[in-house]
Amino acid sequence: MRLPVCFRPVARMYQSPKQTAEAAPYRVHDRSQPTDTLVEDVRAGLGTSPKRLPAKYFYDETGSRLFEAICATPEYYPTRTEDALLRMHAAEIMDLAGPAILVEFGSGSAEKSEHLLAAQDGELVYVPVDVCEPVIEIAAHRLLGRFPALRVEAIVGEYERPGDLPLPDSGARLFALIGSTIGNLAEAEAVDFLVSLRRRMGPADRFLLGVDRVKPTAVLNAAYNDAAGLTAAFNLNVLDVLNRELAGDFRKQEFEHLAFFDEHKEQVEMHLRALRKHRVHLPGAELVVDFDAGETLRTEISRKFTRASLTRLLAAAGMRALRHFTPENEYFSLVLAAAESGHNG
Ligand code: AVI
Repeated sequence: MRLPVCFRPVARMYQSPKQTAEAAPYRVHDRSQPTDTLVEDVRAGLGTSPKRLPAKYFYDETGSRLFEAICATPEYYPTRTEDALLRMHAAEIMDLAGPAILVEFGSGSAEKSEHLLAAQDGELVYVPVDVCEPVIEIAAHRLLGRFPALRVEAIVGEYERPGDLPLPDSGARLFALIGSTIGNLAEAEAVDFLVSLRRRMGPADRFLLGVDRVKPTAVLNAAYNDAAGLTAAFNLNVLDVLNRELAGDFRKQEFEHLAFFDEHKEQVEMHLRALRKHRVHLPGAELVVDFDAGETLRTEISRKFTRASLTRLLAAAGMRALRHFTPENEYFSLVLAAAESGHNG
């Protein structure tokens, strides 16, 4: 959940008016880590078999633009499905949660949470958490212009362990992890995230989770193999990231995009498959990597949930669903959850 570099354009678009620090409508807590795990991740993931990489390395400037373009393809239904759900149920969600504070993990441009903010009557503190400060700042400027009763207390940094973050606690909180982001985490990572969050949740706090659902394989396969080839370009772009960051000599023409739904594991997997046997050098990681013809490098998992697996995931972290919002075709779920009382550990 961390980009190797935050490549987005730096734009100081919002200047806080001259006020005391306490009253400033936009404040930033910098929790970004100077250390980069790319070398470790590449050594661990490419130095073994089967080869894998964490999905976070997709998102350099090109990768972020490609992802935005994927979201607009006719095949990629999750973004527009979740957006419609949020638009339709924002008022009910805000009513049920009654938050004084909205914390959004991986907030990005904050377009989705804007539906929640629009449904709020009165004052609210919005806490976007993201690795990319310029993106937070641009979003904060937009939101503060639209919602005069808003204050933004941004946190710049990763959020794998939300319990370690300086989260405000001066009122009821609604925590949000939307955009099906949790699907890109393995089961154990997802549970770790949820447990860390649940430990910080009081009885009045709520958690809004957006997850993609198991559905016909053809629909899922199409969503990750769009006809325009944007998902293929997004997948292959990670090789450019590795070349740039580690002075590597990956050649994109040596690989093809492979994405499929594994019905047994209930996850879409994205891989890069070597078209022929060849060798790649990554001096920045002091690594030489051999690929056999047909060998794959797994670049992403995107887990899909059933109602039952979603309930199990929340229960494993000591949470329970209070309300479940889903469209008629059950392609996507927004779940409003609470911490189980008396749950320790
Ligand atoms: C960001 N994440 C939820 C997307 C997904 O569907 O897992 C990333 C993505 N990969 C290929 N297309 C979109």
